[in-house]
Amino acid sequence: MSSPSETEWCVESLVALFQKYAGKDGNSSKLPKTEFLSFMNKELAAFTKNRKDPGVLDHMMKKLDFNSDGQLDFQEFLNLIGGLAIACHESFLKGPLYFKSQK
Ligand SMILES: [Ca+2]
Repeated sequence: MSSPSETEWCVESLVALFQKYAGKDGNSSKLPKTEFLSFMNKELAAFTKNRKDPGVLDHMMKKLDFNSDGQLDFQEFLNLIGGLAIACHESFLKGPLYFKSQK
């Protein structure tokens, strides 16, 4: 079997990442708020630690939760990743790498 391409690897990583956090409660199809907070604090610590107001994550969760069921499904999660990727891309066009500059 040949090794996956860079794109295939990225897609598989995103799926695995979502399932890792979503599966903490035994149901790997949705990310409730506790799992969302755990994901943000662990994976995007540079982003969360610069936000003093704890309401920011609450607000983010509400914005991402399109169907208002209190959980993020994979599609809703991808909107977060997509938004981050766009911010990263735009910042890359202007200068240093987005995630590096946050630290
Ligand atoms: Ca939802």
